[in-house]
Amino acid sequence: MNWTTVKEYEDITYKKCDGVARIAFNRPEVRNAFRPKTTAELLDAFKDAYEDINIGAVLLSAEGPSPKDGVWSFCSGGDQKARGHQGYVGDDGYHRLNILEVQRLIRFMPKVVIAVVPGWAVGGGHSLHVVCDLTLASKEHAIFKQTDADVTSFDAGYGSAYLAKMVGQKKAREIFFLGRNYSAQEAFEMGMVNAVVPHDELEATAFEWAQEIMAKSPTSIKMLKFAMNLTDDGMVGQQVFAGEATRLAYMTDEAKEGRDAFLEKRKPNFEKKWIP
Ligand code: S0N
Repeated sequence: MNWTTVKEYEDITYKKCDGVARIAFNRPEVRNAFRPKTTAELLDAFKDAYEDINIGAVLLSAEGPSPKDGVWSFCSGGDQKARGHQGYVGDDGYHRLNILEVQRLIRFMPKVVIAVVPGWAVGGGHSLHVVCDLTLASKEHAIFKQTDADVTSFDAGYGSAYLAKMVGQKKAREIFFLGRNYSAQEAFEMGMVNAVVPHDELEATAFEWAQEIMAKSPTSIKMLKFAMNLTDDGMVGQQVFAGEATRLAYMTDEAKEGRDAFLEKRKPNFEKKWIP
């Protein structure tokens, strides 16, 4: 893989290679916790990957291990040192985190997002892997854990409710109510990890999965992603799916005739083909 750096950031790295974007947390010394600066950078990178017509899949990964103790992490959620009385405080003194906006970009992006988990996936970091389309986990180092109820900073959205749809109600409640550690294999058996991969092969495997997806029809992939989202996303899910249906309708002769008739100030002739 010949990754090219797209843009330099402080808290993340952002690279591209052969139609795949790789966005990675880069604060390994704090287990890749995210602060407002991190979420702003994630939004910037994800928006670029969203818009780039040459990108078909995104890897959400992490740099590491920690230079302090050699421990690997994916992400340990919101940075507790950035927490003020009202929430997570940015450099400008305002409390904001915008991690939910990052979640929505991942969820509604018309491309597959793969969580590549080399170590700890904890708190809001756990929720991020839940919201990604696929998760690959390091056999040796990945550990999944929910601490939201320990630190009173909890995800009552996709991180918990969608997790329950993924692993079942009883298991999701156990994960959140007890906050235990789960290995990659246990997470796989629960249905929240797609594959357990030897650590040294993790990034290459994620890239291979992305390449397999890249060989598929882009329209099929995005319609299938949005179809699978739809029932859990209510009217917003319908809106996202319906937008793509409208895009496909624009490509028909009917759409051309409707537009042309209006512009030519005549009645449209749809040739009345009511094909069932
Ligand atoms: C990850 C854990 C389990 C790793 O344990 P380990 O290996 O024993 O390492 P430690 O010695 O604990 O940590 C090493 C160094 O890293 C620092 N650090 C780790 N995690 C964080 C963190 N989250 N914030 C700040 N620093 C962190 C340690 O302090 C230590 O530093 P030094 O070496 O200087 O002592 C373990 O570290 C752990 O449990 N971490 C905390 C996990 C946690 O509770 N995260 C927050 C959970 N909540 C969220 O993420 C909420 C997300 C959210 O923001 C949100 C969600 C939904 C809706 C809205 C919001 C919103 O608020 O906007």
